[in-house]
Amino acid sequence: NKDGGTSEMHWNGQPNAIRQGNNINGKRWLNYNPSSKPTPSSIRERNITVASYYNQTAIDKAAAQHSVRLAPATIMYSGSQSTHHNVMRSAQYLHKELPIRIAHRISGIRSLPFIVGCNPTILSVHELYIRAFHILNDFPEIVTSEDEEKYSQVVKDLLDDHKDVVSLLAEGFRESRRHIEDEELVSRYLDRNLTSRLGIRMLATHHLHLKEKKDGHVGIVNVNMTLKNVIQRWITFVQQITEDRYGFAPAVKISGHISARFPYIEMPLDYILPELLKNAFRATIESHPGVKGAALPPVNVIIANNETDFIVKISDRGAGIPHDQVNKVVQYNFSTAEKSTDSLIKDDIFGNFMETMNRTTSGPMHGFGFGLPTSRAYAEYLGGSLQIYSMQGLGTDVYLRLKHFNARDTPFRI
Ligand code: ADP
Ligand code: K
Ligand code: MG
Repeated sequence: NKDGGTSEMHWNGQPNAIRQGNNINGKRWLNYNPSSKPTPSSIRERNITVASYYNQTAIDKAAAQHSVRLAPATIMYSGSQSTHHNVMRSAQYLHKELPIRIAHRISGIRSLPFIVGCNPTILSVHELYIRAFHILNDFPEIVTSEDEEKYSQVVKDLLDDHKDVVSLLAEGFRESRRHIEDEELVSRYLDRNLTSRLGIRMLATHHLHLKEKKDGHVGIVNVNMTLKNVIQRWITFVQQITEDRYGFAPAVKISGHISARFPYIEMPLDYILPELLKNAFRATIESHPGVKGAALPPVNVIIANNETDFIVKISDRGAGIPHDQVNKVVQYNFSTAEKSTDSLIKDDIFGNFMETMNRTTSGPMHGFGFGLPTSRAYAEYLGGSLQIYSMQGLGTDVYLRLKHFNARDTPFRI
């Protein structure tokens, strides 16, 4: 079994608990509580992680390296036949790349103001990143298919352990940001962290999907994505959660280039579309008290497609965003949720529902005020934009604009 060198021994000897990722998932470990019975492996893992706060040469070294960002077209064509060779190459790329990108995330957290870095929720994110760094950095070189299989399992487990990081950051900043004067600092950090996280997750998921050979897909790229179908899927979803919440939902009309098809990655749309639709639905319902279902003004979704980019416009008649709030709605953590009718029913069964659902995507109608700023950051990361036009008193138009993979000017990189 390969060179059997020190790293391999380290791998076999030490993070046993980590390899069997299900024994210790990030959560249980984070909620580690001295009065509950810790297992020997949980103590070992905790010690390794805490020690690494102080002993971080590996992280510093990795953080000093540049990441290698890929053009989506490169990702797509290099993986167009999911041969053994491609899967191996993709794993080897990740093996080199992921520790560097995670080290960048760690230095990002470390450069936050002390008061934020000390927040327990932010600390738990910091720990998750350190843990991920060591797991990935200690993984021996990938030579055989067996190595690749093991590596993919590790990546899969980590994706799962980190799935709530956006909620954790939202919560951590909500608690600690009132101590920070500099609004710019917060948005710069979160824009950077959240888009980099999206990139890491896209690359990791791409590798896992490459192996699955899903019809019409090359890894995460849907070779013939019908934009309207993706939008329709999220409309149906948001209508469902709105009905669960309010008992009814506004209708949605889709028009424009409804048959537009092109290669694209659904992952960022799967975040952005439900966030924008939830906002439009909530505004529509809350600005029409006593009006239900079909009597509500419908939300209009208009699609435009051209050689350079595609545009999704979401128009609602939800009374618009008041003048004194238009500039604030794209700030992280800014939300009018507190005033919402939702809070009136916080303590009944819905309260429970609020807590158990993921608060920043897909779950309830609103959360920590991360929907718009995160969507805008993702759109810009992908070479696009998110523009919000409020027609005070009437409604809101949101334009989501995203570049095609092969667009000539500013092709983006992941
Ligand atoms: P959240 O939905 O968690 O409050 P967002 O970032 O999605 O966070 O939105 C921030 C705020 O912007 C909302 O609380 C709401 O006041 C306002 N807003 C967003 N979209 C709309 C819209 N379509 N119409 C009216 N107000 C909106
Ligand atoms: K916001
Ligand atoms: Mg929202």
